[in-house]
Amino acid sequence: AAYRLAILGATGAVGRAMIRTLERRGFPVESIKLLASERSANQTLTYAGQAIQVEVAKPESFEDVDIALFSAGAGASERFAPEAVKRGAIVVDNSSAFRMAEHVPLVVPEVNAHALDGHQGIIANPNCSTIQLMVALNALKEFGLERVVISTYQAVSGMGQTAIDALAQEVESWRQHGKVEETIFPLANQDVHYPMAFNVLPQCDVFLNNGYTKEEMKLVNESRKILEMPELAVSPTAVRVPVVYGHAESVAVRFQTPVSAAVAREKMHTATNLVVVDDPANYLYPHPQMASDTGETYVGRIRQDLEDPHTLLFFVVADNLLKGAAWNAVQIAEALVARA
Ligand code: A2P
Ligand code: 11C
Repeated sequence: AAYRLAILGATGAVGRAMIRTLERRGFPVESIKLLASERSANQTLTYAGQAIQVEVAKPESFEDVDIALFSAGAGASERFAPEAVKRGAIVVDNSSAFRMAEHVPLVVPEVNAHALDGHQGIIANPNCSTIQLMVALNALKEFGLERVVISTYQAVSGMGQTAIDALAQEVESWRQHGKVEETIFPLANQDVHYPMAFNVLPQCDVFLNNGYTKEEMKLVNESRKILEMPELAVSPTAVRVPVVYGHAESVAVRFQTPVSAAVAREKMHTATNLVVVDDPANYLYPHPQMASDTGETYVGRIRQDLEDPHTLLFFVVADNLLKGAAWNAVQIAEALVARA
């Protein structure tokens, strides 16, 4: 069988990655509609060598669509997902709009494909920083997760195509005048901006009343839902770094039982789509450019805590636009088709 697809947000950083991922994974496509806002009307994108005109998204766009991949922000998802479902499409939504809704599965296929059973038309794709953490933690679940302390190093592409362009502009201003002129970081819609080029900013997304950012609370709440551990202790710090593609994470996990680095390495080595790169003697460890343009999650620097044999440290990396978004969404579509 082949399927009639639509991509909402096709002109964005994730939308473009969705198109390339469908091609790379050979998803069985009968037809594909590329949807965006009025700003992109008349734009043309290519799918499998064919030029396709971008259409302005309307509720009727989802008639005769089997699977719709959404990545146009939470507002567009809230507006269009019910319209698409009403017309018989299944929506795989990359925004945060429905992730924590009770009847919406939140899925990393290597970890919890079973959650797809009994879905009601909308499947949520988790946040990028959560997905790669889940792939790594899932490999060690049997030791009994107790507490996860995580600091992220997040690429600017997580903020969309405009942020990639803005970082390039900051680097160019430094090259031309020896000074970085700040642009849109850490967040376009706030009064205060700081340089992102040659800098590190401990703010991803908005601050909430509890002093954590929205990105940090996504790590907490989404991890608990995916792992089905509502009490799991998660201590997050989310940081933006001047990297274009690929999020990195420094993780410390405490388990119920002692776990040696060697045993953890072996467990992670046999996990699906997790690549262990951990050979300090040969200077081998994961970094964002290693993960860039791939669908795998990479882990290395696996060490036991110096004092506590129940605690392991490691460094985990993935391409935030691929495994963190488009690739995981296409894997969800594949899992849906396989279970249909
Ligand atoms: P457009 O390019 O027409 O603005 P990014 O995350 O890289 O900024 O991309 C966001 C994507 O979501 C773009 O494809 C953008 O289309 C699309 N988009 C944003 N808001 C809407 C909307 N209200 N309706 C349809 N598409 C939208
Ligand atoms: C970032 N994690 O890197 C964000 C981007 O909930 O899907 C993705 C936001 C989301 O800024």
